[in-house]
Amino acid sequence: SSVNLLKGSAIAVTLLATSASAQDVTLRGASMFDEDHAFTKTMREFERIVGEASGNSIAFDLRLNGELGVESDYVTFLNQGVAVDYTIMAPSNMATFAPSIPLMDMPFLFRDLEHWEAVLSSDAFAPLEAELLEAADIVILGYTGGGVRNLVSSVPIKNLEDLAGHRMRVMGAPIQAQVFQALTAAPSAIAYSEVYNAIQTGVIAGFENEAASIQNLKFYEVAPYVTLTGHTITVRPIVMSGTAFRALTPEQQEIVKAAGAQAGAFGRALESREDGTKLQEMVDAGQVQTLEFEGREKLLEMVTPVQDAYAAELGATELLEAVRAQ
Ligand code: MAV
Repeated sequence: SSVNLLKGSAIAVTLLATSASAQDVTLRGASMFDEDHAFTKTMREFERIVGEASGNSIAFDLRLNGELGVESDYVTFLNQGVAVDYTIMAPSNMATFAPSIPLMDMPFLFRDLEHWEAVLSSDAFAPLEAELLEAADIVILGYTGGGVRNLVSSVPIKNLEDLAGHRMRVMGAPIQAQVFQALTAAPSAIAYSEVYNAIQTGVIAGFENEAASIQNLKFYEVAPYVTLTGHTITVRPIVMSGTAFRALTPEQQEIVKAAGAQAGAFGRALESREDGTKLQEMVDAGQVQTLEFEGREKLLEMVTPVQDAYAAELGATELLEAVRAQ
């Protein structure tokens, strides 16, 4: 029996050595949504491209429906190199780790979809990427997004008068609160996982979000009024923890970077195309009622000084000017 034991361990050692030399790795991903959401579809596309290009030496274990929490949890995991290796993330949810990163998706940054696409396919955000890597050990592989964020409320918000003192949730980046304060609302940073309940119990009267997510998480059940402020076109980096990235071979690193860029382009086309359709689906189903915002053109004017001050504080005035000039 001692001979058998020896044989057994020799086999185990051989197997270990084989799999290590093949550089097989499984990356764990996280999505707050189900398979229908553009973020999940974009990560599936990323997985498909990487799988193909790597001869399946990289495998994936994507956890859906917020099983691993929400983005504000994921960012901590990515930073620590535990639990989540890759995901799609709002820059504003990474503010505590890198104060400059929320500049990427601050409200009223982009004039329209063309402007947004031009910026995202340029390298305008490269200095912010470098800072995220340095400060948070998080690697940006590509950019998806393309949803338009509107006010989503339990009461109709039609104009600046209605917005004054409006208790609304914002993402946990100071610039998000500052922007909505400048519009005279009463914003507070609440975890995404608490928003539904906070509206239902009247702690807040609404928040702001894009069609894909309102529909996927059924926020319309508690907040059926969508005011078409269109204040943000989303920028959503496809991110990987530095720990997971460094564990890949140089060749695998090239593969995930190229796949991130490609899957990002796929995701941007998908979500921007679906945005209007999804809003209309909710209108047709009687789930939401859309409202115009009277005096929308005044909002940009009220917010510009806040954007300028934020950029100045970060030493990012030139970067902001370059984005505006695209
Ligand atoms: C939407 O679900 C997405 O834009 C997601 O990236 C954000 O984290 C979330 O909204 C939010 O408002 O926190």
